[in-house]
Amino acid sequence: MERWIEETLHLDWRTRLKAETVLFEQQTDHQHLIIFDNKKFGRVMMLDHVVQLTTADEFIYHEMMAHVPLMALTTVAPDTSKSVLIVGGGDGGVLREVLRHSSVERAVLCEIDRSVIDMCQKYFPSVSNGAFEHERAEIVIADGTEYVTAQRDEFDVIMIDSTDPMGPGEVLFTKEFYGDCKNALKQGGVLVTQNGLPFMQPDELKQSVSYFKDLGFAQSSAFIATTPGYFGGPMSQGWASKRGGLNALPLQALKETFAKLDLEMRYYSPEVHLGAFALPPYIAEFI
Ligand code: AG3
Repeated sequence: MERWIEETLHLDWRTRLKAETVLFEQQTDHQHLIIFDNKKFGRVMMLDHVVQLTTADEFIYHEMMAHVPLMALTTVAPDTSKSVLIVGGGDGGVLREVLRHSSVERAVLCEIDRSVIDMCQKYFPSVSNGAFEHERAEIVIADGTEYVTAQRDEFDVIMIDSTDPMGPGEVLFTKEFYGDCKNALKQGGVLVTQNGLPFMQPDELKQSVSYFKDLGFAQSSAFIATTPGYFGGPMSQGWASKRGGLNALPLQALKETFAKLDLEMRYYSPEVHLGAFALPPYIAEFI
């Protein structure tokens, strides 16, 4: 049965998606989860009435979250093995992209809501594409803040693939949590965060980056990509690295790394990588 499903994220603007069929809807222990099919976006997942994933455009966000930090680290230290932590990301899309780097010897995914993983494996098998069963992947069902607090000098990259700062995602935007991430990162490590739509949610990016600065990361910045299913302009991902200069590597060096990896991508390229850090003044102002 056809149904119009509204995203209720913003105060003064709402978007509706036509559901050809609703495949699953449930209040889980942590949040409201709905999965449906839409002719333009493909299969869609919403958590607490906010679009998290569409099969038509998921490659953009997932490729950028995984490859921007991993390509940067591989370029400055080729052939060094890496360990990665993904907090959230229960659909497995970031994990899938991370595992394409053979230099990643350990990829931990820490998701609070087991039903997100279960439902995504059932309804979005192409998104994780076997990543949850991969021998280099480790799945932890736990509160990300508790998991991160217990880690020291453990990870080269931490990727926060969270919902917006409300409900279970709220604690993942605090200074305390970012500080724990910094401690959990190895020397020279990078933290990448889901930081919302700068046009619609300016305070989100502003606040996270100001926390990165307070915490003394060598570099605190953000990069952007337009993801059509996250309505309202480009989406930002926060960038905090313990080593400076990582977001401005020479194009030629990134191209050489990319050629060696020999990976086919649909959004990421070395040129897009560098360009994504070129923020228009209305966004640059926030950082
Ligand atoms: N994680 C980011 C969803 C953010 C949606 N927020 C928004 N449109 N402001 C989604 C999970 C993808 N793996």
